[in-house]
Amino acid sequence: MIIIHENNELYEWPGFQPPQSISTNLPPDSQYWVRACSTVSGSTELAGYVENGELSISFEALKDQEFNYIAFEQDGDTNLYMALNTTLTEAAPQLQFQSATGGDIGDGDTGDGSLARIAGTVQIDGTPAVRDVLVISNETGSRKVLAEAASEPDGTFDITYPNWIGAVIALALDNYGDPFAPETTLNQGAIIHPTTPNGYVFEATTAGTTGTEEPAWNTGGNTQSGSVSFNARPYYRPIASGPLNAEVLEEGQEPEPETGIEATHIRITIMENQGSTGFKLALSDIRVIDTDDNEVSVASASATNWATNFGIDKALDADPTTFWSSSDSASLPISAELVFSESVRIDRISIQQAEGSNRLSRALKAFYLETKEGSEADYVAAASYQDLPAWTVSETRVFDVE
Ligand SMILES: [Ca+2]
Repeated sequence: MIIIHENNELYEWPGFQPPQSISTNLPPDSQYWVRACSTVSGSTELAGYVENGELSISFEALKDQEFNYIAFEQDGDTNLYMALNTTLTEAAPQLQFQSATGGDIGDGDTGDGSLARIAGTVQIDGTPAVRDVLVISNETGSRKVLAEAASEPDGTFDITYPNWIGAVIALALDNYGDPFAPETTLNQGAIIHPTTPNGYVFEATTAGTTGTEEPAWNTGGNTQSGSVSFNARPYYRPIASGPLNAEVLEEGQEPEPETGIEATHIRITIMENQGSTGFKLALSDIRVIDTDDNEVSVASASATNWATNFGIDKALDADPTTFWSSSDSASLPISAELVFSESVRIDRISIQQAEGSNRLSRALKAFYLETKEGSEADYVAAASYQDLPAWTVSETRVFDVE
């Protein structure tokens, strides 16, 4: 259970550990409260705060345990984001949220919910080494860094990353350090490299301040610069391994392709009927169905032609005995425009012929549909239907819009 509190009691929580920063994919232009709820006990709640996409929370209390993370946007549209059944590890402390209220997240990359893992050992000349390890998706044309971690002193790394289960390249990077700078304070352990590369980096074995000029570098032992002693260490070029097949921990779900046509307006234009020389149409019902199989509510409608008491509203009243008909002297084409109260994804429309066999000659033979989104000026062709076969009395047909 998730309980939202007005105040953040994190700082009164017994055994409080200082928050650490965990990167997230939450849009950085807003702030969020984050609740972490243990999936095991169901009651352990931790709170954190996201600013600039970075979550401040006690990582110590979270790591290596499965939590559900819920992020509440603080302002704007108050969106809700979730990262469910997620275990943060030291190797990849990164939270990938999915929008729970729809819409894009981050750069529009909502991820597919997959989770994969890669593990290995970094060795230099057979000796385990601590190196930064990058995991790169091996996707020609859009390779990207999936995770960044460091190998342990025994050389091992174990990295879990979301939203890519294909082959990866692992890249181990040596620390090249900063270029030598004169009269600069360095801590013990600082790594620098000569301004003219010589295949070595130099580690400060004592803290101090470098001299006024760059020293002659001794690649076989110690070099002194000001009060700093340096020890030479070979610099190893980045080592790449791959393509590697990751262990897939969770299969992602293929995003469903978007179907239908997004529109706020639809226009139906009747070009030809089954043969009447007088009245040109007799349609008792027109319905627009969206991609969720719901009937779209029509906010307003108009037509270019109708007979008295036989307006377009008669095709929208859900009454099969009433119908939209033209005036006696009308000529085709005749159009009707339907306007929706909000943008919808139109999948199909259904059209019913009026009752009465004497009206079958006014049934549709050819018509087309156009759609318009928002305040766009012009309609765009959506679908056209030609040479429709003869209709029966009160027959309903469904026409796919795409
Ligand atoms: Ca009707």
